[in-house]
Amino acid sequence: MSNNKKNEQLEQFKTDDHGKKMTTNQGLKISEDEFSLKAGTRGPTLMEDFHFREKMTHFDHERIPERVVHARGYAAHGEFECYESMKEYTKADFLSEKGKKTPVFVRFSTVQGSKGSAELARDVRGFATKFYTDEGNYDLVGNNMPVFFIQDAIKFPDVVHAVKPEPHNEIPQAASAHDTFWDFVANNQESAHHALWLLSDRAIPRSFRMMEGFGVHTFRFVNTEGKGSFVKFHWKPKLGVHSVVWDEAQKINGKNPDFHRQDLYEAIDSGNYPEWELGVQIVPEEDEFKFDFDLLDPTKLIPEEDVPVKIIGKMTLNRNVDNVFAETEQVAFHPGHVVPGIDFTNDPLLQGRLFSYTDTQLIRLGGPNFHELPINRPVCPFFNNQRDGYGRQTINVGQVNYHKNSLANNTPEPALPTEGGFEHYQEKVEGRKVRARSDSFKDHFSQATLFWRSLSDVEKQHAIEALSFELGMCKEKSVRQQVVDMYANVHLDLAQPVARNIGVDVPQEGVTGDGKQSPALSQENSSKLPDTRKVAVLVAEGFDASVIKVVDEMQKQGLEPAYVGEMLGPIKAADGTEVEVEKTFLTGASVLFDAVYVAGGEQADEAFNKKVEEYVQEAFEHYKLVAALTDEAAIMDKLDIRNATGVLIDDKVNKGFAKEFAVLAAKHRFWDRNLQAG
Ligand code: HDE
Repeated sequence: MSNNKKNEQLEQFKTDDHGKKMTTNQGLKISEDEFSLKAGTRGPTLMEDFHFREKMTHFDHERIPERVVHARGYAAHGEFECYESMKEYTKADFLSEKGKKTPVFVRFSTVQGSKGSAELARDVRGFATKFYTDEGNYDLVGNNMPVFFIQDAIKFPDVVHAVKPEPHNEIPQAASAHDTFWDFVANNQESAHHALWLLSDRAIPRSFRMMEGFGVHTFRFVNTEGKGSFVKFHWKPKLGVHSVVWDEAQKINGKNPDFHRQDLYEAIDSGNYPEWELGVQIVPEEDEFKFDFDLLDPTKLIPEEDVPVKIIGKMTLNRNVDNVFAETEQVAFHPGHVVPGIDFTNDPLLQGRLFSYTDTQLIRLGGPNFHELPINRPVCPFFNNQRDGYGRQTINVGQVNYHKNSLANNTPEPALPTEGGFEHYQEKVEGRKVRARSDSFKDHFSQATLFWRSLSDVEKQHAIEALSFELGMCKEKSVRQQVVDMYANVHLDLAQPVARNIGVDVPQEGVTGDGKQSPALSQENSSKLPDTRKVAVLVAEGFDASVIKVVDEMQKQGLEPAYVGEMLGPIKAADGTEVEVEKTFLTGASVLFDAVYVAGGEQADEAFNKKVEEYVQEAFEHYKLVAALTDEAAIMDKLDIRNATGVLIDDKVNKGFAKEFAVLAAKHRFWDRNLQAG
């Protein structure tokens, strides 16, 4: 475990019951824990049974309300390392010096589903980071998509009501494919851009470790001279940005609803620490109005080609939590947790968020003292005159609990900016009190079109299929029609095929042709590595011993091969060497792997071959790398896929086979199979 101030602080709160005698919460040792206290062995339970009462009462109160959004989440500890001093732009201490390390806690989440919902829902993913800096906690509470559904916080309850399960029947769980959500989008067209991101592959990530993160809003950096610059935050995953395909996502949800958390947990547990680089797009204040959109509008992104992302640090997640409730569930993020040098802008979505997060923690965590929970405590001490409330843990000593005072020499006293005191950025504002939207927020389609045009052909096809699915699940034809009519304003290449698929009038007027693209918006252009990609090695008794060497070599290449067979336990190669089957065809479905290697075996029977055939077929249809030993290659002919891309035969002579396999596995998917098949 890496040592940092936060880990050290958390240590003080840990307790290990292992090997101890059982006690009540009062410390009284208990002599019996299986039978309640009764008047006679067959008589009624006695009120006097304090042990029973305490145990049952605690159990009765174990649950807390789940988050109203982002209920299903998973988190890990780690650290952030600053690559270079950002003093020119911000006085934030954790960004002030090359090599400076800051403990972090990161929680990933889906938005729509309840706490127990499946993880491969088509949904936005939360990407919330708490930096435990020496100047207090800084929370970057972002998502895996760079824009948001709405422009003003006052509409948040509406969009969330619309996307959540419908109130009359509480259907569907963890899905946006229903009437109320798309009715909302069609009637609140500022959502068009973000909804297109939701239709893109970004909404079904392969792994939390393969997602980008975005602060979404334009924030403000402020340096020691008080000079401000606008800033957008980006997290760039070292492993690149990758997704599963929709059919796979649906199957994974059944086979392993914990797919994402397990992936993160196991990666960290095995020492494959996920990493992201922190990037910033900095815009000088003078350039505020140089864009064809408003920097304060959270439905807009700044194309990376227009303002490059400057990489300023790296985050590594290197420790799983010890207790999910104590840490992951009780962590309380808040975009208003800032440090000197980082400030807000007047983005009306951000402004509203600054109210909502504390408010929600008050009900979720039961009172105003949630900052005292171990996971939420800053690593620097905190002093003020806030007192009491449910669950107060701090014992504030002394007579004085007010400011200003003379009895405590007027302490605790506010710090000057030169002493680290937070000073709000002195932005000049003036205006009339109005409930209105700025005209500069009124273009809802140009950036959606930019995003559409930036996608690869395959990504576009996926979005068409996604919208056909989503609207296909809507019962009201009028809703379906309104949405395709709206998307005609984004591109007819999207709206028209969807309209045909879902039985509504095909829009004839709309946006067509090519135009500006932003290559950074397409996942196809992100990095591709073999690291931690999972390979199913399908084996039967008496498999060729050369397979073991291939598997070893795959591991060296960073892949994670696992033997999959009919039965768990040891299995022998033809030369008698034993290996362990980790998954069966029942527990290790193809959708849980990135690539397949068919090793077969002398004792493979018809039942085994049939399962292998289905397995390879499914993996192939999900565009994955499939490979086989020469002796097993007949399966490729049977499925008529031998000459397709991403199909490999191991002839046992090619010593570099595992390397070749790794290079191809890194490609993630072989999308051109579609074209070949066509
Ligand atoms: Fe949140 N959001 N949000 N949100 N949000 C919450 O806070 C809210 C928004 C985000 O892992 C809630 O503690 C409003 C944008 C994440 O614990 C709540 C508005 C972005 C998480 C809340 C937004 C986010 C939340 C629910 C519109 C990306 C999970 C529980 C004005 C930049 C954090 C909680 C975690 C959670 C309110 C919009 C990200 C209700 C009112 C935009 C990652 O306070």
